Amino acid sequence: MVLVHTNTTSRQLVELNKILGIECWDRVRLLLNLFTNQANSVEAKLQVKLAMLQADRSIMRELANLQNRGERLGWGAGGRHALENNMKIVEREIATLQRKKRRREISENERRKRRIKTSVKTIGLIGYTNAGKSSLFQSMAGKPVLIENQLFSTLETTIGRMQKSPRILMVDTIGFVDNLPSVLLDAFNSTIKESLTCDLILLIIDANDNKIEFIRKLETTLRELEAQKELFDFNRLQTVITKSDLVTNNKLDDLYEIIEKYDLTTPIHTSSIDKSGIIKLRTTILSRLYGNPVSIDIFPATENFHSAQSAIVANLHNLGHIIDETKLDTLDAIRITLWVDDSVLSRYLSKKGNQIIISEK
Ligand SMILES: Nc1nc2c(ncn2[C@@H]2O[C@H](COP(=O)(O)OP(=O)(O)OP(=O)(O)O)[C@@H](O)[C@H]2O)c(=O)[nH]1
Ligand SMILES: [Mg+2]
Repeated sequence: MVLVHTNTTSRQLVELNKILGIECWDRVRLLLNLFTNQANSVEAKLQVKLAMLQADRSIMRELANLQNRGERLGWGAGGRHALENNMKIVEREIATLQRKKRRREISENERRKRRIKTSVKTIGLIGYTNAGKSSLFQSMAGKPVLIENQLFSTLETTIGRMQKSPRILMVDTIGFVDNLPSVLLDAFNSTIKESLTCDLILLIIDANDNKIEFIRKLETTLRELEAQKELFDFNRLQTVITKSDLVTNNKLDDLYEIIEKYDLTTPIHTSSIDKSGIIKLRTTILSRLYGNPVSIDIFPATENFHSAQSAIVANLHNLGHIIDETKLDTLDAIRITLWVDDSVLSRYLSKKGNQIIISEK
């Protein structure tokens, strides 16, 4: 087999195969095969299969062109007929898969809309493949996902709740690679869209790459984001340098300096192995999503207000991320300091009248 280390046209592949007489793959076909082996979920399988059939279709079209120009391609007698038949089958299959994909996209969109209505905030993890997105997801959401030292371990989207923050969802998804062929980009478009439309997007970069690789991967990722400008807003980006356990502080300083040149927010460095930086990242996420924490005082039940203080505290645990809980000496009040969405809090407070007051924001 011959592997061509670039994205070729179908014409080039067919010509090469004709000359060499052995199977020839370009980068697209190699990636597609890698994806086929690693696709586990229904969603990923569907996307990969569609991309594979689309690539096959363009090869078949090229073969048909050659035949029309009168070349014999070893299909033997009735070759043209067989090719036409196969093309019809592939076309039908593509149409079926596209219909399925559209149906799934519609229900995905519905789910996203429902999330927005319930004022749940979302965080997308994006970055070059193998940067450490799934590891960070697992460290912060506590939900096990596939982590491997290889390209494209993750092909499907996993959504998990950020720990201790009931109303924040994190989205782990496929990574980027340079020159991602358009058939693959199209196939994974809805997957990538899921991350890019989040309230906050963590751009994950691998500290353990040498500087040249670091810059190359960062630029590839930024280029992909630039290409999705209509979905994506750079203000929602937070850069995260990960695998900090593998590098010296000097190297980290150099990486901070590089990132500064790209006009990105000051990064945070983390390690999913020794867990350093995770708390700082969580705090940054919360303050970027909610602004300053708010302190509220909860008073004991009265004739007019029947909720027990403990019940209110329990409710607040479901609404936001509680930082502190103190019993005030005066008035038997409990003071809770928490990060919470403004509209969620005001809706809750309006139900509780003046049994709860905001003491500080
Ligand atoms: N030392 C160290 N290794 C890490 C860290 N984070 C991830 N890794 C390793 O880096 C490799 C890739 O990690 P993943 O979390 O699978 O990366 P990913 O970005 O999800 O990769 P894809 O899904 O393949 O795009 C694995 O071997 C991880 O164990 C880290 O903070 N420190
Ligand atoms: Mg992954």
